[in-house]
Amino acid sequence: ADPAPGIVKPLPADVFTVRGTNAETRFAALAGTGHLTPAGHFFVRNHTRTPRIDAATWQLTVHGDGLTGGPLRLGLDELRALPAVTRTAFLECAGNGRSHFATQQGQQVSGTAWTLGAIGQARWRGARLFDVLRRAGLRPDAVDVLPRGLDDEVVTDGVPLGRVRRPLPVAKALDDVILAYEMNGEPLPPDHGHPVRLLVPGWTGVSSIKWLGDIEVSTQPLCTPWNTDLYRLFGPGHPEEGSAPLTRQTLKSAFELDVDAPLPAGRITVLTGRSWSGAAPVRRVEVSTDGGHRWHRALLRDTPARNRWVRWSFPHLPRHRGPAELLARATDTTGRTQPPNTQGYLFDAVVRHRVQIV
Ligand code: MTE
Ligand code: MO
Repeated sequence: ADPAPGIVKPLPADVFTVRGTNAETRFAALAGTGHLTPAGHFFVRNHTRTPRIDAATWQLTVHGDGLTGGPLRLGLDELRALPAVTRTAFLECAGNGRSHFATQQGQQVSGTAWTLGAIGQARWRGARLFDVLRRAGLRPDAVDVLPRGLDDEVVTDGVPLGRVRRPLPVAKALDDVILAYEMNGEPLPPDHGHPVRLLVPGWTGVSSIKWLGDIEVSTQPLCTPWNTDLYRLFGPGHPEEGSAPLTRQTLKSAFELDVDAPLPAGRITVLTGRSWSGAAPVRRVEVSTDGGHRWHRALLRDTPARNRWVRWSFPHLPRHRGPAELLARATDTTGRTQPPNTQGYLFDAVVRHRVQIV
């Protein structure tokens, strides 16, 4: 096991690559596993460190001028007494795939150098944010809902940023967001937000605030570092103040294979992988084994669905020894296909996955 500061669960080296206070899942470790990522395999992205919170005394406070009355306080039992919903959805970091800006496009970008493993999919169970906001007395003119975590305050380059928090537009908050207390049928583990986290399907992982402590509801737009300086696109092609705050995740594909994995020459290897998008269900996945000249349809192993990944497979017979490149690209039901990309978030270009034919 390879320890990461501030992560509680074991991080076996065949499952995780540790990146600072974070741990990414190795796609090769998902080969042959189901469409749900077990909690023990699920990536962890911590701005500071996993806090230990006592579920028995935990309380959520909902407050702000966007409510008709005073603050609402709910313990875990009261939250569990609300109608429960279950959603299967992936959760993915906005920076997932970031290292490939350098490996694929020669672009240096800052931030955690994830390969493609800052994603996992789980069955989340909890209460609807809609029900909690209604119970708290949501005003019709409320515009922003600001969930905040109970983990340590973040300090970046000596600048205090406060607790991790990022406003959600009220329309998304009322749509499909849940306050999750279970992951794959078990209570949330400490690293994933115990006792309660937000789960914002299809949106950048940072929207899904872990260790939820309070929610401010406002009739004015709210600003935090996480929707002003961070999680926006800056640079050529964007306005000076940056793009709008990032919302949905983009299209990606990954082979369930380590980089430089050996594949035998003259024998068929069934290549497997996964493709996903926060915009629409994946419609088609194609694989190229000749560097992107010819593309072939992969066989989809899951029924495509919103905010879920599809597993796929493709039989490949490598003939010549030496380095080779495998490419996979997905198309979603809007017709969008994985394009080139030029900024440090939402990587979605086709990755040239090198293997060694031996
Ligand atoms: N919530 C809190 N309170 N603190 C955090 O550091 N990290 C965010 C989000 N919620 C974070 C948080 C980011 S950037 C991501 S990608 C996801 O949690 C990661 O969720 P996971 O660690 O359960 O995989
Ligand atoms: Mo993230």
